[in-house]
Order: sequence, then structure tokens, then C-alpha cells
Amino acid sequence: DRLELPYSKRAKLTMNPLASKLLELMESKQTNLCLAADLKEADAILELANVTGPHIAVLKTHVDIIEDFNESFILRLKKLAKQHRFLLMEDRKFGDIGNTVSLQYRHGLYKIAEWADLITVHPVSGASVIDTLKKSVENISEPRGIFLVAEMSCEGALTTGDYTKSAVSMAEKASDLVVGLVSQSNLSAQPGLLQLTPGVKLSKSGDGLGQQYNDPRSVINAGADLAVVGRGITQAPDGYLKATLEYKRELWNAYEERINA
Ligand code: BMP
Repeated sequence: DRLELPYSKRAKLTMNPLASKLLELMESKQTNLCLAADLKEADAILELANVTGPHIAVLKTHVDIIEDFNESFILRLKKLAKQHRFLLMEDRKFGDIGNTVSLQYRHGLYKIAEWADLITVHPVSGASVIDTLKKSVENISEPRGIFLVAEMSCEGALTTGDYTKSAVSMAEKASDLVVGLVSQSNLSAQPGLLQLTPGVKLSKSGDGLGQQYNDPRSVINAGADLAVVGRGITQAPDGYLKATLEYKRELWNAYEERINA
């Protein structure tokens, strides 16, 4: 079963070079933390990335909330990612027809295809979107991967039942490009697919806006390979480095217990 295998073993069982790279860097940096850098200023994100970089596996962005987005921000972020060995994920949650998604991925202000190792995609429009993205990444020299959103963390999300099941089968059939699933529960036994779980805080709670949080141990036991923490770190009262180290330790300990169970 996926949940009992160490990341290092799973790195050899994937069909996607980026998934292998991710699993290997998680193992060597001993971190399964994905930081949601949901800040509005480019410099603030760069500082956050520089301080937390050595302790995270993935830095997840929503570039469309940055007020002063510019090309030099991307160049500096890429440099930090290389220096501290973390991957960049743009959480765009693409959800349109293939042609539109391909245009949104490559063009416009953000040119996501040029810098994001990973992106998120809603499976709502079906497998044709993945086929189109496969064609889009053919022209990119670096490896690219996508996470399909199979389940959302918020109260009342419509990602249930057959929708979620279809998302899993879409991911399993396209595991050369699909690196994993965004989900709250253990949906696929495939060792090459990673489970990315958002909605994580030190204690079970909510944000008053629909977000539902579970604690690090619970999400790892529910199958998470990468846990997404945003405000738990960016709004931590004692500063974000201390919080990053705390989440990193809790998540890694829970993972070690899981594989040794
Ligand atoms: P926070 O820990 O501050 O609640 O942030 C969670 C992050 O994860 C946000 O960037 C949000 O867009 C993302 N996310 C989520 O919360 N739930 C999902 O189901 C999918 C997400 O990508």
C-alpha cells in the first residue's frame, strides 16, 4: 500500500520524472510541507521563500493575488527555488476547455508554463484538458506535472461521489503528467501518485469562511503525502520560521510513524 512505503521507494515507482524529483527532495530534506505563500506583495513572498525555503518541499502560489507581479519576481523566485531545492506550484485550478486552459497556461501576464513546476487543475471538464496540457508541455524543456483537484477542503464542497471517483481514474490513467491528487482522503493506492492535502493547522478549526482545518497528524494518517499550510505559518504569532519548523517536525514525525506502523 502507498501509505506504508517510504518516499524514497516511491520515487522509483513513478512514471513522471518530476514526481521522482519531488519524492527524492522530500526524503533528503526530510520535509513533506507545502507552503501556501498567499501574500499580496512580491517582496514579502520572496522573503518568506528565502527564510522557509530550506524546510519546505513545495512553495505554492496564487500569482493573481500579487499586487506588484513582475518578471523579476519570477526570476528571483526561481533562483530561490534552485538554491533551497523546493518546487514551485501555481495553484491556478484551471477549469475550462482544453484550448482555453492551454492559452491561460502559456500566455497572458503570468506565463505560468515558463516557471511553475506544478499546477493544479479541476477535472470538471474531463480528460481532454489533460490531453491538451500534455501537448502544451511538449515544448517545455523542464519536467512539468499537474495535481488534479479530486476533493476540496471547504464546507459543502461539491467534490463528492462519482465526481471524485472519476477524478481518481483520470489521474491514474494519465500518471505520466499527473503527479497526484488534491484531496482530503486516501483515494488512490498507486504509489507514484502523491496526495496533496490542504486545510492544515496545529489544531482542528475553521476560518469562518468555509475553510476546515485538521491537525498535521490527522492529515498524514488520512493519506497526505504533502500537507499544505498557509495562514498557520504566514500569520503565526511568533513569526513564520518558528511555525515552519514546528509544522515540518509534526508532519515528518507523523509520516515516519505512518510508514513504520
Ligand atoms: P490556508 O492554510 O491559509 O487556509 O491556505 C490553504 C491554501 O490551500 C490556499 O492557498 C487555498 O487556495 C488552497 N486550497 C485549499 O485550501 N483547499 C482546497 O481544497 C484546495 C486548495 O488548493
